[in-house]
Amino acid sequence: MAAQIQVFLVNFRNERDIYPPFGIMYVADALIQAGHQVRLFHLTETDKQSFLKEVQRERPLWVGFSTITGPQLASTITATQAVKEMGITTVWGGVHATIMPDDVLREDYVDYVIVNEGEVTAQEFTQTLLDDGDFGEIAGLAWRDEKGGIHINGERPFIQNLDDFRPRWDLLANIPAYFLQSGPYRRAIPVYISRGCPFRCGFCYNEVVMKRTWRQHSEEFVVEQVRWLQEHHGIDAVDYADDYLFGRIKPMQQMVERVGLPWSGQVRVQLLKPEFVQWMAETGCQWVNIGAESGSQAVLDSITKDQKAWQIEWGVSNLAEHAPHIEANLSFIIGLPAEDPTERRVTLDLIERLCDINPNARCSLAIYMPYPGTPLWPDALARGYTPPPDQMGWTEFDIHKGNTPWIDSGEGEVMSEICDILFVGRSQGHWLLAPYYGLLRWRWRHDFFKWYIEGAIKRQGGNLIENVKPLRSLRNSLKPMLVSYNANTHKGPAEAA
Ligand code: B12
Ligand code: SF4
Repeated sequence: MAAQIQVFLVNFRNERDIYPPFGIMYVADALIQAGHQVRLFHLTETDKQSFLKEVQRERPLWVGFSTITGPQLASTITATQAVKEMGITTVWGGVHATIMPDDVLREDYVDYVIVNEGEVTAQEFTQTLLDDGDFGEIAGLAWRDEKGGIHINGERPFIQNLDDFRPRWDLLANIPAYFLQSGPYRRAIPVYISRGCPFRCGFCYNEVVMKRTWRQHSEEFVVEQVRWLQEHHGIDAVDYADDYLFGRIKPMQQMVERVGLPWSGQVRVQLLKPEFVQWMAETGCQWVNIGAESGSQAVLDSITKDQKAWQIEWGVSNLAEHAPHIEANLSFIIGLPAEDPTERRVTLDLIERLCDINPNARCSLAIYMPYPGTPLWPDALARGYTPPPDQMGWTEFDIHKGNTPWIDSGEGEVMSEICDILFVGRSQGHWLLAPYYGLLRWRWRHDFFKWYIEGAIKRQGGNLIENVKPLRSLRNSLKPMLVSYNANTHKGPAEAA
């Protein structure tokens, strides 16, 4: 067995999102199997300084950072810089670094990039670092030589048997922090049982990174993991967090049945036949995520969604009819380059209809951003999208803001905020607020998202109230009387209160 070497693996998240950091949980297992000690950190910006103190105190052999493109990269960058300044080796892994290893290595604070699946590469990398060996030999590694030359080694083949590595739940500081509400169940936890997806949506990383492959853990492996979580942490439901749970339909149905707990997961609309929906209800499904994307067939075709526009309404109606308790979280994308105003109108109308058909439908709207390394990326460049010049620039990349030549970002943001109020929270106002809600609906129906004065007033008013204690108390006591939310579709603090 190799000497006991310590590695720190960290995933910086934003405040709002708390989801188990599966990537580093798996890589940790691989390193532990190779005889090393690993500490896992799942942190926000607020925790950064204490993490850095810990790095300084323990001085691990290397510190690995998990990356996805977007705002949470900011903490990753500043922490990597600080670790590098301590003279400790820094490694980036995860989807973002996988997509642009050469750009990442142009930053002098990142020493190595582990591309795509990290388990075996991390094992070989650690050994090579200890032996002062040849980094050129390690498939899946990108590195800089002493003269600053960047090398991207050949790809590492995908792991054949996913059961070779398991997510190390035991290394997480606080498992109950990951509990989700799932219908009436309060201790649902995400599990990750497959990798990849057989589809080819143009805005998604799957086709390019996972190459349309789909692999799964064995049934025994999944059941054992869930039973452990039940016994040790009293979970009462599972959220199958996979990109696409039903990569193989029958075997996955069998697995869901064998796990035997209330569940949630991703489905594509074409699956939602009445028989399938009935099966979902019988097996305790509480909510599903559906990538609906657009109501326009032309837009769906432009992103190779391989889905018929009519199937969205059909699937949501089947849910309403055969399993009305199931929450349907539908996500839509606006501002795709192929979308003209008429097509956008079709999507906005569809969202409104879906929420009428199904009281448990929750339709959210994101602004299309071209993620690097996706099939649509070259098209975005050809249409004049300018990528950020450096890694810090990628922290501005945000699907809730948008910043592309083909959509007015300001209007996009307003559209998605109004969508949140009307069709996610499904909020209803007291008659005193009727003019406000009426205005939002008018905007929605007339496609008018300029001059969002009411939004600005609301924000300013909110800030003022927040800062004046008596007003705050008054607001808190009046709010339940003035605004009501659909308890199933609204996940915000008002409901929690
Ligand atoms: C769960 C999830 C989330 C969770 C949490 C993510 C997390 N903890 O990292 C939440 C809900 C918070 C989330 C949010 C978002 N997500 Co998300 N998310 C996922 C999802 C579905 C699963 C991630 C996961 O656990 N995978 C399973 C593990 C095993 O795989 P992995 O993380 O890739 O890890 C492996 C390798 O990458 C590598 N590795 C990973 N980290 C490290 C670190 C080191 C040191 C090493 C050596 C190796 C290594 O080894 C691992 C094992 O093989 C992925 C899709 C996917 N399948 O990855 C999308 C995905 C990562 N998300 C994506 C996006 C776009 C978002 C959002 C922008 C979407 C949104 N609606 O707002 C936000 C961004 C939030 C932000 N910027 O902070 C994109 C990212 C694209 C990109 N270029 O980065 C993905 C790829 C989905 C997609 N279809 O394109 N997400
Ligand atoms: S179905 Fe989902 S995971 Fe699969 S390629 Fe499309 S967006 Fe990606």
